[in-house]
Order: sequence, then C-alpha cells, then structure tokens
Amino acid sequence: MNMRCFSERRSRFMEEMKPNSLALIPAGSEQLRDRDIHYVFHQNSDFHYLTGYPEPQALALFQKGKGKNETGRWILFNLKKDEVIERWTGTRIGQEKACSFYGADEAHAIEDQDEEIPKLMAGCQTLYYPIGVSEPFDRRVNGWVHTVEKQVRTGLSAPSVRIALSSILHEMRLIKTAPELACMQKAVGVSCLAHERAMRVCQSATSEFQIHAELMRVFMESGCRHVAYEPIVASGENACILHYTENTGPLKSGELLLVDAGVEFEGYASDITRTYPTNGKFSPEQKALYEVVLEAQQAGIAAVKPGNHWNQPHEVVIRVLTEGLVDLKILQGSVDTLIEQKSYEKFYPHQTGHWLGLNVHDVGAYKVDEAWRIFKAGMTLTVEPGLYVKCEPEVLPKWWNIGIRIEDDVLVTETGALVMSEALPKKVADIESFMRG
Ligand SMILES: [Mn+2]
Repeated sequence: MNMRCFSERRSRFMEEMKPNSLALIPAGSEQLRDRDIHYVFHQNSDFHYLTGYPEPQALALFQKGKGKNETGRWILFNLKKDEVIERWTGTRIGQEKACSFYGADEAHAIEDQDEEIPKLMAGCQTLYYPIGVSEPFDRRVNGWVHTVEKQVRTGLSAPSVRIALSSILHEMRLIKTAPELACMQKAVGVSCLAHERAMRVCQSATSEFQIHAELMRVFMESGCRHVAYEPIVASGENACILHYTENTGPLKSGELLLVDAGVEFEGYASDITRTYPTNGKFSPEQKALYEVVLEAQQAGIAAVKPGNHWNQPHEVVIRVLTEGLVDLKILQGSVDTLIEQKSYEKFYPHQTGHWLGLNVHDVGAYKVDEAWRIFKAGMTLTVEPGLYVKCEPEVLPKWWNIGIRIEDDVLVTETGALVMSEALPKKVADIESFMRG
C-alpha cells in the first residue's frame, strides 16, 4: 500500500479530533511463546491503519492545537538504531527514516516517552486513546497525566476529557477505501485458490493436517506470509466443534470436511469456509442439510444492502434454517414458535457474520444509539450460516455428526452486495463437478 494512503488517513483522523487534543496509539508488542521465543509479531491494527509502521515498541502521538486551521502533527516514539542488536534481529528503521519514509513530523527514541509525553500533554484539554483495552497502557497514560497534574501549581493543566479512540478511528475503519478493498480482494483471491487446492487433494489425503499443509503451501507460494487466523480443518464429527483447530484427525471416505481458512494480505484479512464430502459425492442426508445452509446463506447475502440493518441477514438466516429443519423433521412445531423459543440454537449456536478488515473480526460498533447499524456502501463483512448436528438422542442417527458452514466475504455496494469470494464453488453440483474434474 502506498505511503500516501496512510498520510491521507492521518489527515482525515486529525480533522475529526477536537481542537487542543492529543491521541495516543501504541504499537503491538511482541508476545512470549516459550522462554525467550516469541510468537510471530503482528502489528496493532489501529496503529498500522494510521502509520503503516511495522515495528513493535513504538507509540504514535497525534497532536492538534487550539487554532482554527490546525491540521495536526504526527510524533512517533520508536526504537533507536543499534548495530549490535540489529546484527541479531535485523535492521531497525530508526528516527531518521521514520520521518523521511514513513512521514512522521517528529521521531524520538521510545526511551524518551516518559519525559516527552507529559510535556506534550501539558495544557492540552482532550485525550484520545484506546481506553480500557490494555491495562498496562491505561496505567502508562495515567502515569503521564499524573506527572502533569503534579505540576499544576506552576500553571500547567492536565487533560480533563478522555475519549475512546474508537469513536473516531473505528468509524473510519468501518468504511473501506479503494486501496483497502484491493488488498482484501487479493487476500480473498489467494484464499479461494487454497480452498480449491484443498478440494482437489482431499480425495487422496488421509488426514486433516495434509489439507492444512496444502492451504499453507498455497498461501506462502502466493506471497502471503500470514494467516488471518488458524485454519479449521474439521472432518466428520470434528466439524461440529465450532473452533476446532487441532487438525490432526483422519479423513474418512463418505464424511464431510469443513475447511475454514483465510489469509492476510498487507494486514487485510479474508475469512472463507467451504464444506464438502471427502469422496466428492454428497450423501442424501449431507445434501439435504447442505441445501438448507446454502439457501440460508443466499437469503442472508440478499439481505445485505444499503438501508438494511446489521441483524437482518441473521434474522433471515434463522428463519430459513428453522424452516429447513422442520421440513427435514429434525425440529417439530410451528416455525414462528421455534424461532421465538430459539430452538435452532441447538444446531446453529453462532451469529451469521462479523465485520471484516484489518482484523478478521474487524472493529466497528454493531449498534449505534442502541439500534442495529444500517449497512452503507464500503462496509465489508462475512455471511456464514451453518448447521451442526451432534449425536442427539432426539434426532435420527442418519443426521448425526454432520457439521456444515458456508462462509463468504461480502462488500456492501451502492445497490446491494458484492460477494468477493464468489469464484469458489459452493453449489452441490458445482462442488461435485469441481471435485470430479
Ligand atoms: Mn468468520
């Protein structure tokens, strides 16, 4: 992504800040996995969105003055260059390049934050930061405010108003711009290729981790280094475990395989699920349940359009799933009563989707002033109904251990919805013919 995208976002962000305010956004921090070994580093998505700066141990500060035409300044605190450490862990960006390449107006060593930030806070009225998100960061902010408060008798004043950063930033992030959508479409495209590969090899594979390996192979070969989340490769009864990530079970002919996998491109996530028979041919029971989920998903996608609210796809999905379960005699009674009693929850215990973006479960409030959010062009989300039938004594054994989810990534357009993962087969006939081919 072009560095200009980030500077445009900063301008828009600072336009929204109140006069005489500061915003503080910490970078992600490295997490210990075991002794001195770290997990793969992932940048904090708010920090990334405004800076594009890739290193941990950094803090972005945005300062907006009192003046009417203030555009604001970006001050970065980051790691210092260090020849000895860089020999072990790679080149650091340092203060100079933070300004020349990343566009910071000023850059200071991260060690100087406790000295510099109280100076910048003095006299400033409003503070934006991710309130209550991380206890250590809350404590650091309180410490800086406290340092200013100790000096009030010298005439300094500390910020008196604190506002959640999300009130500006997450509203911005909810509507994707063209360069963001291009990244998301790239991530979705690579994930579709990986799913196709999984469909192709599953008839000869004997274990879930062989499928997992094929997914990773396509991701990496396509230049995408990071998954958006741990892939779920769940065969047979494992598909009824919603967040199954062991991926070590055997693949048995005649069972269904549920694969929920998505890669990240330039930080942007994709999140796609397909379910198909390991032998390439749906049994009558698998097909019957699958058609119900597919019909629910198509109805859910049709409910995604400007003017409709967030929960409408879920409401439509619940109705189609409940009707389907009644038709198949898995549930008995009137559809309205079953919906009212939430009888479907035994087979469909999750929501129909979530926002998608820099985070796989992206930021953005689902309700505004207690009412469901209205869809607007540029929002991106998943639509992912499912049905999961475990060994329930009140259900005929022929339905047992069938777990199905169908998930696509959807963009709200001016007139309706665009399915970004449209290319990946999902109709019964399409899947069967794809697996034959
Ligand atoms: Mn999802």
